[in-house]
Amino acid sequence: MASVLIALGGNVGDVRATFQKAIAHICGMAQAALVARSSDYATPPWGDAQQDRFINACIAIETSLDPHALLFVLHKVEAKFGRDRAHERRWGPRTLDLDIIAYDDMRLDKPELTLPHPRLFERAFVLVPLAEIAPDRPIAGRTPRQALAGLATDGIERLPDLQEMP
Ligand code: A4P
Ligand code: MG
Repeated sequence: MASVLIALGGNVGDVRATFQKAIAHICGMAQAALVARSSDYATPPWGDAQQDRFINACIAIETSLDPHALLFVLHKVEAKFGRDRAHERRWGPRTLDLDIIAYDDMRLDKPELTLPHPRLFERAFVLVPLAEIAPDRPIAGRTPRQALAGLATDGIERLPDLQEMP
């Protein structure tokens, strides 16, 4: 079984509800066990500031799928929840974005799949939820906790668990 970290993001529709359903679909379709799930975080839009804030979260799963098969599953789940790559702009609004952050210690450098995720260490919106569930896991020689120490986290807000809400 491989130990995999996946980042979830979105800013269109009821993103928190989408995350709940998407996680169940990922586990079902990837024959995966959910090992950890971060809180949801509201995060300022990165890359293209002219859009609504995002919700971001991270999960850790164990799966026997290889990385390409897992990416195929993630693209299917994105599409199921309304992701339409043909009509979106890079870094623009989307219902659901699923990125593989790390797959065991595997390194891959292909356009269709780069591991660990190439922009991981620039992105507080990934590192904050990641540091909640895997603060000390080494990824390309650094841990989320170490990487986060050098990044601004202004405007990132942990959201209460859905069952905590009145
Ligand atoms: N790909 C390569 N490596 C990977 C990997 N490790 N995991 C390929 C997933 N996919 C990988 O992805 C483009 C291609 O990357 C895929 O076909 C896949 O084969 P995409 O999701 O279609 O492209 P994208 O999401 O527009 O680009 P990118 O660079 O992944 O950007 P983001 O960050 O995913 O952009 N601000 C906040 N606060 N929170 C966000 O979640 N997200 C974005 C979206 C912009 N700003 C944001 C957020
Ligand atoms: Mg992406």
